[in-house]
Amino acid sequence: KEEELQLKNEIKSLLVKNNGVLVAHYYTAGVLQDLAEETGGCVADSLEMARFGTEHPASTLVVAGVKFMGETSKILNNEKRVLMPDLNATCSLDEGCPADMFSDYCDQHPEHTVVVYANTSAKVKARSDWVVTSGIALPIIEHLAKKGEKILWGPDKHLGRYVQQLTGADMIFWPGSCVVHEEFRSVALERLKKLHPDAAVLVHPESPEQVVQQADVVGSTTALIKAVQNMDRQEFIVATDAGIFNKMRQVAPGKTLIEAPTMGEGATCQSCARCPWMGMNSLQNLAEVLRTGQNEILVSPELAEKARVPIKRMLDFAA
Ligand code: CIZ
Ligand code: SF4
Repeated sequence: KEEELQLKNEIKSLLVKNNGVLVAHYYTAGVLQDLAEETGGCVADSLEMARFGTEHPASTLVVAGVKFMGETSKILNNEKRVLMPDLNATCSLDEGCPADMFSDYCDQHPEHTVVVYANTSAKVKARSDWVVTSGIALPIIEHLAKKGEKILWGPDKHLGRYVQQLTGADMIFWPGSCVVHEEFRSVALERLKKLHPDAAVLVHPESPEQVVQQADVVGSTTALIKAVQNMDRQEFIVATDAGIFNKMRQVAPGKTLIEAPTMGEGATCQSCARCPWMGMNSLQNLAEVLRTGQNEILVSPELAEKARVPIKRMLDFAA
């Protein structure tokens, strides 16, 4: 605790010294989320993180999250310095969608509009027509489907299938998935629902189909937080990274939050639904990058310019 306080104070003064602001994702450790808010930064989903960085005057953005989030910040703010606590914090969706293979797949389907999830590398974004996050995937695909466009979707197959089912869009899919959401188990969830018949079930659409089908609310992290805050229920079963409970407790302190079951159910697993890469962010390595200026995210201006086009398209659509 003593060490934690010292580190927090050091980070606060280093942020000021570096003209920096801390932006943290909902899936990072609670202590980082709280520190981001305390220091005038933000805690957000990937879309809001990107927006916040463009609107904030700080010259250094410190991104506590995973690599694609730092890259997106750099793409949108090429003149700013973007630092991340650990450059090895990646994402199974990003890793499972190498730019050269994805580009070949796109080349094989030239008549398709390429829509990629934000959880991808700068190169994959540069090869795409649209970037979407889970919060805005549905209206954008609806919009494209209305215009009669065929869609090549990547890389999250579960989110893709969910959007396809709701919109009826003509879509083909890159076969990626999130290692965290993939673990939620539908049969165990049915049992848990029986034990808590009054609980509302909140599910992130990166989850498997039979889990999504049992949801009262399917949505992005932001949408699930709003549901806890606004729904007239006392209990919630939540199928997304458990890091989100920090914000949920803050906005709805009296409510009961229950983790949806994963493969590790019943085991001595305290962190089954915790993204291992989000977990690489800590006070220690955050302080270290601020001290040294190491772990800067670099995206060449040419690549950033190409990748910015489909991201801006999403941001303009959202506005
Ligand atoms: O699962 C993720 O990495 C999410 C939900 C990212 C985001 O859009 O905030
Ligand atoms: Fe990627 Fe899943 Fe981790 Fe999000 S929770 S960063 S989608 S592996």
